[in-house]
Amino acid sequence: MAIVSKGFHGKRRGNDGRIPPGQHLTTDFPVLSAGPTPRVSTDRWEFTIVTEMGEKHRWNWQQMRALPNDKPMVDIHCVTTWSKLDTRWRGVSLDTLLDGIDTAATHVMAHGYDGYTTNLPMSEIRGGRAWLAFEFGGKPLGPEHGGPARLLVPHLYFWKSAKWVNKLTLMMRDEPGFWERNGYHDYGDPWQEQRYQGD
Ligand SMILES: Nc1nc2c(c(=O)[nH]1)N[C@H]1C(S)=C(S)[C@@H](COP(=O)(O)O)O[C@H]1N2
Ligand SMILES: [Mo]
Repeated sequence: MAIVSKGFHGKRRGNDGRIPPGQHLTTDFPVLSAGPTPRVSTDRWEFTIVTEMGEKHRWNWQQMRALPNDKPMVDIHCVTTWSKLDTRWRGVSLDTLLDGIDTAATHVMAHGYDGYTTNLPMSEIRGGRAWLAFEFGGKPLGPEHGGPARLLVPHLYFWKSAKWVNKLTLMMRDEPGFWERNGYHDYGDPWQEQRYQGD
């Protein structure tokens, strides 16, 4: 049996290896929005997935909340260099929302109630790695952080996690969203430091 240094392993269980290059830890939760915070009541809230054939799949708040949900605990990384570890959310997996939807789409555009857009490959929102999140830290998600519900795609830079999300457009090719048209990287992997186009 190998004898390993306790110190080394203790460190590995901590923050080491969990902060991507060029990022630093934060314990607060900064608010980053391109414009004013839209106020969307759950009575009015709806979420639509539009397929490449123009088929619409729509959920109101009650219908969405009746779906099975998960409580992911994940690390998040903002391109402005803050990272936050072990954030606790509750949300419906995108796998659940896409279940039964007939599509051959390769990419998706997420749209927010504020007009924000961001693009993602379909593969990144499948496989239990993306959620429609409606709780943070055990409480309803506050409007400044994208409530009533936002996208949560923690393995990519946080600009991909569209706040106040109300529509996903499934596409047969890639198209840039708001920040991607303004110089941000198309894919945005924090571990590869894909911050800007050309990174
Ligand atoms: N609808 C919408 N979603 C958005 C944004 C936005 O301006 N509008 N900003 C993005 C950016 S750049 C980041 S870093 C995160 C910030 O989320 P937070 O304000 O909850 O920290 O939301 C992302 N999602
Ligand atoms: Mo960001």
